Amino acid sequence: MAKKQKEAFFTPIGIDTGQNGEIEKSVKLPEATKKTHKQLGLSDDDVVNMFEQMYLQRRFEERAMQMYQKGKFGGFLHLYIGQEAVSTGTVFAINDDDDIITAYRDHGWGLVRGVTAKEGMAELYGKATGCSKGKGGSMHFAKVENHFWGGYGIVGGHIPIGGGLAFANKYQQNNRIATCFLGDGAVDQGALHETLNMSQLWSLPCIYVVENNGYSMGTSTRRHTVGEIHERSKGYGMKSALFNGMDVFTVYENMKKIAEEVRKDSMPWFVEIRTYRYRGHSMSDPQKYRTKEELEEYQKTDPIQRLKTYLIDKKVTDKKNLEEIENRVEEQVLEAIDFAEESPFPEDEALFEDMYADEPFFHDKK
Ligand SMILES: Cc1ncc(C[n+]2csc(CCOP(=O)(O)OP(=O)(O)O)c2C)c(N)n1
Ligand SMILES: [Mg+2]
Repeated sequence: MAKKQKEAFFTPIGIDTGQNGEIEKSVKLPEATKKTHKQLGLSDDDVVNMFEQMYLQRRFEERAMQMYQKGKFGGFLHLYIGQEAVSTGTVFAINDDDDIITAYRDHGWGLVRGVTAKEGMAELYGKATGCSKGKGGSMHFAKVENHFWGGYGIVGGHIPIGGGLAFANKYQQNNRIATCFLGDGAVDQGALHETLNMSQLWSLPCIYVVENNGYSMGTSTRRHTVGEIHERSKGYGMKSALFNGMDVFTVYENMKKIAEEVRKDSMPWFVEIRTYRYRGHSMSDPQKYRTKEELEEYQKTDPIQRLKTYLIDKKVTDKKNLEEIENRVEEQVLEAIDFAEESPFPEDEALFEDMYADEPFFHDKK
């Protein structure tokens, strides 16, 4: 490859300057909603709760990162930091018994769907008290009784399972929908396209959501896939949407509308939510593919800081109350670390358990 061509191919996006010398963004964020929480039908308590949920996800992972660096546990650790508005806005928008399935960047999803900080931290430590009995680790958080089906490591591998959840809901006529989250790195996987085809053909009540966080490992979205992601479903005649994922109200507003429509019409949707991950792909990522400036640019749109400023400006609550919440969350996470450290590892026999379902698992065991 000619030297110039090679450089253009591998230069970090943040250093890549457009025609006007501006930094080209790896993901362009659409405008956030201008509606207030009241206009969106959210109470003061709801939005304070949203703050607490997002803050818990953030502090849990920041502490998990420290513990990993101290060598307290090993394996993979992919952090969701920066993307918390997507999980939180969605969980507030859909019903508690609607299904959620996601890829391996799953801690935030587990926490906001009822995995406790203790169960989550113990899972990272590989302890028997973890949400997957210590046998899954970071990539396999789950809480089936809360309709959170987990955490999957094979890129795109879980998408047909998401379609299957929607199929089961339709078959059982239970009025539930499924939501299936995937990364931008999964949009060219055949499994996605096979599932979109069957979903449209069979009118499955599922929302397929791409969390476009700018990168698939070290490759910018602009460099690994062609065109606009949200337009991919056009070939299947499937409805689609694109919106900002750094603002929890925007996620809430859009996901609520889409979920209502999916439930009413029993038809799938394909959604692209643009967001940004602050940390590396996993703990072993030197992040040479992006600049400090690019990262700082997106950190200015931080979803937690944004909501905090809103809560104070609109006098929904005051700084003191938010500080109390922060302290409470911090305590919860520290207790979770103690719990994880003191918990036992699974017994050897556990290796042979949970291999097969004992009985067909229907959503509610009637
Ligand atoms: C089928 C398959 N191919 C490759 C990998 C290795 N791999 C792990 S994560 C990843 C990047 C996926 O990026 P994206 O879908 O954007 O998710 P993100 O990490 O940004 O959340 C790759 C290629 C894998 N796990 N599975
Ligand atoms: Mg990605």
